[in-house]
Amino acid sequence: MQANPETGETGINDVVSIERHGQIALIALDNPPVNAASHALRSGLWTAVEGLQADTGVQAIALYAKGRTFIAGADIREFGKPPLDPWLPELCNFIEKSVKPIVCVLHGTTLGGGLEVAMSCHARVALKGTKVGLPEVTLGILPGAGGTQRAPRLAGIPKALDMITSGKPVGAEDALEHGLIDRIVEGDPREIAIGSAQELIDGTLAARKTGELTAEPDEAALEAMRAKLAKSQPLLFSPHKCVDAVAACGLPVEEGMKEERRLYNECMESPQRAGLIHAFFSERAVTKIPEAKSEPRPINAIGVIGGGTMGSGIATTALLAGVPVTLTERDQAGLDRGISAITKNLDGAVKRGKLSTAAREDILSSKLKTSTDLAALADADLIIEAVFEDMDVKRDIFGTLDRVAKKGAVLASNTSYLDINEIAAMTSRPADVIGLHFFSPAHVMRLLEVVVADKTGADVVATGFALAKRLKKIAVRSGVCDGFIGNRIMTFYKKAADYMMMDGASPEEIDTAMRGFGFAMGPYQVADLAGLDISWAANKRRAATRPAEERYIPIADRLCENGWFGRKTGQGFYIYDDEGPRPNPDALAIIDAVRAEAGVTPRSFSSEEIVSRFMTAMISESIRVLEEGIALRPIDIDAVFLNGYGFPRFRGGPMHTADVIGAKELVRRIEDYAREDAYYWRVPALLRQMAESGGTFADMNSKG
Ligand code: T1G
Repeated sequence: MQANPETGETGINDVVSIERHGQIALIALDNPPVNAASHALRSGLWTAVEGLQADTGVQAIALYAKGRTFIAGADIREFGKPPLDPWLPELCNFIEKSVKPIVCVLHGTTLGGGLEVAMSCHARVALKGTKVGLPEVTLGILPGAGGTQRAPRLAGIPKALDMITSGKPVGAEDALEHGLIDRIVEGDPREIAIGSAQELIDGTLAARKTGELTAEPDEAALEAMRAKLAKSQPLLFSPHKCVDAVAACGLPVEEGMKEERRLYNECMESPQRAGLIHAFFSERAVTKIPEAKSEPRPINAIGVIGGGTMGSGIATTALLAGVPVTLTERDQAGLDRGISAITKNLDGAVKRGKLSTAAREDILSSKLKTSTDLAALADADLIIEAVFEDMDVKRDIFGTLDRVAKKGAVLASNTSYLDINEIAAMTSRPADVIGLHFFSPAHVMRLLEVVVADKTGADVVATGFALAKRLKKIAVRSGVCDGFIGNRIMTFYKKAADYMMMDGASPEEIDTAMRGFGFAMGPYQVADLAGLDISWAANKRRAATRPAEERYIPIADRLCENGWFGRKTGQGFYIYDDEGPRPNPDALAIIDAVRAEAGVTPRSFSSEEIVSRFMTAMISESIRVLEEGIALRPIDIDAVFLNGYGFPRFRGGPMHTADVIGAKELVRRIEDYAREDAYYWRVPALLRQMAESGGTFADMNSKG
């Protein structure tokens, strides 16, 4: 193999090359975007290491990567496909057995199989700012290339357990402190590689075979983690298997890796793996939008109208991302409420170590400006309106913005259901108007629905997505309809819950069943948290247009008529006092009364039936959202529910779950439920077609 005369590199294949420097051999990896350990990278690396074993001129080898990061893990796109040799665990053992010492230079986010390759090398140096981690548990699996055996040997069982069961990466300093790396350096990975390999030869950098090290036994740490996970992750499969795998690190490394492989395969078989990997890709797929090629407009200053819960949360998010904000309110009292809410949010970020005190001071003294005059927003690049959900109020504000906002400013509404087309028509620049629907609390929730009106410009849509990336939000493109993607579907499936409550299930039974399915909270706990008065106002708004055939359950309205709005009033479906949340007997009495008035004889509902009806309702309305093109792909709906509605991540989202249930079974269920209510339970045309053709929503994603 001829070396490239310019670089001196010899290509092993498209992603791996070798370069000689005297007694040193450099192996370079170049598999953008994140040097995933694809088959090409594995086989290229194997060939490179193998070829250098017999080269007497080589005294030491250095492995480094080009691009933004060292190996960020196994290639997730190869999961579920027949594995091709060499497998990553075998490659790691092969590297460890090398007769030539190998130093590994880490940079970027060295994760999963990437850290496993590094731990099988004989020394590791990391560039300042490098993050290392074993996030496999977030994909429903466990480190399957020796990570559960080598990490405890380097860092000890407690640290390894913490990293492997949480999946959270650690910084270079933490990794050095725990022996995962040997040095923190600054400079260019290639230059560092040459210098480090020379140090191996000079003996100033020790070479060790991790597999030959022993991990200090620590049964107490293993038991403590098992107990902790039994409480915190009762429904998840792989975290518990992670502990079992680490527990095998007392065995010789290759035997421990056999046990690791057995447990790894169990995780690969688990449906949770498919759900979690689907969730991983859903958050990346949603950025693929028709407007992606348009150039976003620059956003260097944001205006936020309204200092209430949403306005102050949105302002906080922007300020935390380093974007200056001008907050406006009708009066000083409103401004003061907004400023104190933002300050409280920032204090929380300081407490969580997400913000330094100095940065907090800088934000409050120079990045946040306030005014009671909308004219103060004349220089803003983007203005987000977050005021009371009333069309007349919106009309006033957008009419004024049309006059005061600069040319090219993006005018956004944070409305959670009002018609963005109607709002855009209130201005002379509808192409600049878009919906940016944040979720409460806006500085915490990752979801942002980017609502595209009929005349919204492609560059304005691209600006919405660019903003989301900057604010570390998951943006999902939505068309215009009542409630967009999330709230529209939630309004529909909440009715299924209300119908079960009316027919005999208690709010607590329904909530318990949905928590058993994996939701953090059931629908009535969520209703109490959000405030029953919110949906009461919406019910009143919709009363005039509610079809006569639609079954309506007035239970929540009755609670509100008593002034019981949920947590904020101390009672709703549950009572919230020092004794802790518990079912509200007065609410149960109202439920009995409403049933009696309607002549309903209550019946019992099993958890299975509750989950089946709830999910079937969610899926059927999701399909209609797809049919109408409100959502681009099924995976967009999954991303909305995973990041905005607490949908259990290991189930991948409503549309992934629909494929698990199957179109035929869903049609059967809806037709069965329709015998009692044919108006509510209707089979969407797309679903019937899929039941006949055998199509899946996954197919639609790959076509999307
Ligand atoms: N495999 C394949 N593609 C990957 C990938 C991976 N491991 N990681 C990222 N990508 C793609 C991603 O889909 C996107 O593609 C592009 O790279 C940029 O990613 C045996 C089995 C590395 C922190 O779990 O956490 O090793 O959308 O948009 O925000 O033990 O990606 O552009 O077409 O996310 O800068 C363990 C997963 C695997 C790490 C970068 N590793 N990746 O974040 O960019 S399991 C992980 C991440 C394993 C072994 C086991 C992040 C990142 P596209 P991005 P980013």
